[in-house]
Amino acid sequence: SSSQTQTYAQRAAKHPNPSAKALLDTIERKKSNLCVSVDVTKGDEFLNVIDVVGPYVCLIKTHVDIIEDFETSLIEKLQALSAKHDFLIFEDRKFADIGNTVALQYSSGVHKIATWSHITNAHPVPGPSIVTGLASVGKPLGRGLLLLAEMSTKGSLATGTYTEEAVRMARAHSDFVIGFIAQRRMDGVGASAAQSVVDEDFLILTPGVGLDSRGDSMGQQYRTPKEVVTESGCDVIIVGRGIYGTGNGIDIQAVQTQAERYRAAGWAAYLDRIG
Ligand code: S5P
Repeated sequence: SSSQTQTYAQRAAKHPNPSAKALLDTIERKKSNLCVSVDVTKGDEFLNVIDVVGPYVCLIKTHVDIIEDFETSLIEKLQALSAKHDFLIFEDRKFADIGNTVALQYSSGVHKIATWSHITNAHPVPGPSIVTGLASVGKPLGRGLLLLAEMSTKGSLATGTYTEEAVRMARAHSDFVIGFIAQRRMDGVGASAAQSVVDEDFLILTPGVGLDSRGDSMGQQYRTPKEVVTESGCDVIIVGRGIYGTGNGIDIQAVQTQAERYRAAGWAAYLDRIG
């Protein structure tokens, strides 16, 4: 059977990449395919949101470069919350440069992403050298990479043959590429008839998820957990403003309520899919 109809536990049991396996195990253990994207700019708020959504998520997605008062201790606190609540960390860095440069951006600078982020992502636009560059840093650490095969935004250029080439690139580097940021399952996409792809298991992590809104004023488009997980076969829903809100200031009680609501919706959509 394809990864579409297998349980997260079945997939965890045979996944060769340590980060993918850990994510699948966490999803099963916590009955949560919810990743919360914590796109806030103050360190305190960042940690408060994570502490409150922590029990409901398998993964926390970060953009550490938007935090105004970033210091190394923030990462130590993030790691403590990861241990307390049992979730993995995904820095949404969207690397897009030549291999040598991305290796430096991943390992060095202020953020030293590779030292703490289990999963990160990259645009396939430079070609396979971006994967080998990042793998030179991340693979020895047991990290995993997602390629952006599609995007959630209106007018995205990541369609058609671009998406197919992204999947081929992943297939050629499946020791480090664990899946995609995409809007649908990629099983067999871009494969020739002769090629056997039955054993591949790429995780599909999907942003652009909302229960109460269909988009924002800057091109974002939202679909529901049912559309994403049941109908399109995706594995993890990524939710930002649907959980922490769009207004000024954060209502921490509302954040908890929404996290619980999205966890339940994502899990119900998965149970519907596997039947
Ligand atoms: O195609 C994409 C890829 C990503 S990683 N569309 C996205 O929206 N994202 C990210 O998901 C984006 O950078 C943001 O951090 C999050 C969506 O946030 P929301 O508030 O719209 O749910």
